[in-house]
Amino acid sequence: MPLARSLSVTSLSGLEEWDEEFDLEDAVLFEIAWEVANKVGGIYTVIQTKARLTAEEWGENYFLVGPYVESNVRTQVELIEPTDPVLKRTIDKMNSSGCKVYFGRWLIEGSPYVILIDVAFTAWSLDRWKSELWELCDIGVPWFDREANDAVLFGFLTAWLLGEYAAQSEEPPHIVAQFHEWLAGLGLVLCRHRQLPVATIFTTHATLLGRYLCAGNVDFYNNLAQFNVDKEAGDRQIYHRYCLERAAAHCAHVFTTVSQITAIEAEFLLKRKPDIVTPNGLNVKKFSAMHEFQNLHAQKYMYLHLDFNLDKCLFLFIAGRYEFSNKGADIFLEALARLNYLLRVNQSDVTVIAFFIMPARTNNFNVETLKGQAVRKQLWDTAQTVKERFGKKLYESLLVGQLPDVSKMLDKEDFTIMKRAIFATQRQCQPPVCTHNMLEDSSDPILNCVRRIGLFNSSADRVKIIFHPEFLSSTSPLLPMDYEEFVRGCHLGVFPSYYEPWGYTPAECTVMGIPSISTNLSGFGCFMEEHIADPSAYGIYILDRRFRGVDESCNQLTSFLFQFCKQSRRQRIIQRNRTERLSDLLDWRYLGRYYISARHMALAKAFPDTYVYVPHEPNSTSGFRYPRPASVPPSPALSRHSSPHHSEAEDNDEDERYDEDLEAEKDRVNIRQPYTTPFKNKSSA
Ligand code: G6P
Ligand code: 1S3
Repeated sequence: MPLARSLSVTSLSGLEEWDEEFDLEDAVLFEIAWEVANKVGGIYTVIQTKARLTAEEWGENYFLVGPYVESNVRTQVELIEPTDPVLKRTIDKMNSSGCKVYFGRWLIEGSPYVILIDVAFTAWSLDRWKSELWELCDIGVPWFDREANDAVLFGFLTAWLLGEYAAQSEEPPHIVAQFHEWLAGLGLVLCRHRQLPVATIFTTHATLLGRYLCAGNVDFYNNLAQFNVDKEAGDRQIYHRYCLERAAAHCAHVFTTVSQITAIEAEFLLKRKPDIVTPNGLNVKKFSAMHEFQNLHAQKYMYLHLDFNLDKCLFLFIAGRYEFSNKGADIFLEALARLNYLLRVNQSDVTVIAFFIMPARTNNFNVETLKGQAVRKQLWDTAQTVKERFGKKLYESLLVGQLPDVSKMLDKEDFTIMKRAIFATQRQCQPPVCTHNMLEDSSDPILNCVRRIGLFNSSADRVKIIFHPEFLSSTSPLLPMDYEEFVRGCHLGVFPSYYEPWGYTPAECTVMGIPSISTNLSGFGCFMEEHIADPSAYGIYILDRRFRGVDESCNQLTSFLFQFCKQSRRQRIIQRNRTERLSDLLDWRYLGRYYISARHMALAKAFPDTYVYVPHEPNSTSGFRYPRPASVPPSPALSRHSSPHHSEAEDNDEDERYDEDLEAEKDRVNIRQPYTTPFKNKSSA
């Protein structure tokens, strides 16, 4: 089976002892992606979180290139004049030739420079460029594919930018350009065709065909070698996109992808084996998971339907691009139905609230959900009225020199006001599953599945479902919190993806100290499995979707969830503390080295007279592995419940931190080895 093969390019031990400093002073780095200052999905997270580290390394010689989107620029970018005279001349020249190119600082950590190109402004060139593309490589882009048209414009404009930059430079420059995903890939193809002095890297974050095939009814991983790629792309009407992607992968000096599983997929579907795997990192800060947030979640959604014990309530969530089966929303729902059954037959007092945060087409919040807002306002106003009446009585008592008789501070009228408020806000129906009015309600896959499994938030159900078909935002009237705040308030992230080249969502959970479920078909899950001796002891549950059928995987997921529900609060706290300890493994400070390696490899291939790439020899250790926490008993069955001595009475406040794992701390290995580059300047080699 193809997946058993290993590319061995991410072996953590393989890159540890780089000892040669290389001076990159005369090189310039351009990183080009459609998601620069433009949030669409995970690529935005890659670029945004990595910016600080890359800016630290390249300083004034680092430029991100993306599309100009006015609403994004208004909120995220400070437009300025370019400081680099070569770049200034480049942009001026383009702008005087019918383009609109902006320069600024992206207001994120690291404040990197951004060059934003208004592709629509140059749409008048589209037909000409499309015929040039046809002449050049027989790729015909149909007029109706708006995204591909944008890719053509963006590709020609970025190649123009890089060519102009080279032309405006006094000395022949050493340019490295990293292009992310097929939407940016054409720029790379043109750079090579025009023989520009550019060392090129193409990074794919998913293959087009992989995504499409998985979303259909195909046994993808067992048939990787058998697909007739041209036919499959043609059948799905993405042949032109596929050609752009494949051309970029083949033209690049260095081809990279985000995980080993996608590297294998790329080898079969794009017909080139990636040179380096660059796992996705995060900009790790230390957080603490807080109990108050968790209670807020329930109060906000389930107003006056708190017919369950908030203290025994667990918040689960899934989030990401709305690809129902690729992201595993299908088996999550099925497992929730089975969990509901198990909790009911076992007469559990635990209530599970599962959030689905996946953007879909809507026309705003639904009335029932908005009522919740009004209800809370009404209750707040009532409380204020009673408080004022109470204060007045208190004051009057003090005025005559008497301490108040507390039992008389609230009179009959106060009680009437309060009872009326409670009665008026009681709702007759069950809390709605979906917070918004869906445009395609009757064909929506999540809603249809909920209808089939019958989880309608009735009070008898131990599992409740909230579908929020919009990304979270602190300006939302319904749940005014950003994604990070929301995650910190949940107990478990559930990401049972079938197609997931990396999967940032469980990684984000990890650095925030929130346990998660991922799969052995996701880049993240495989990476953690490779580098942690007992992942579940650290709150990293990895579902087997590779060697089991759907029903079996679903049973395994149900069992993870049920075991999780059986944990005591203290056990959850200990587990969370362990989860957080894995953060270093996912930090760009550590994972950024693979990007550095890719850039050096590209420079050495493009400018062999100046640079030499010295691949690092793997050392004797077979790869880095986090040991099992010392406090976990040796039996895997016991390790699930990770607290060795526990009684319910010890269940303290969720915020409390325990030092039970001090022993495990001793085992902790510092993976941030001092690290420099393996790259040698030819003159110094
Ligand atoms: C959304 C979230 C990001 C997250 C991304 C995950 O955009 O707001 O915080 O990084 O999804 O994408 P991925 O496809 O990598 O799971
Ligand atoms: C892709 O975004 P997606 O949700 O389409 O790129 C992400 C960043 O590399 C990756 O984490 C994710 O698995 C891919 O699927």
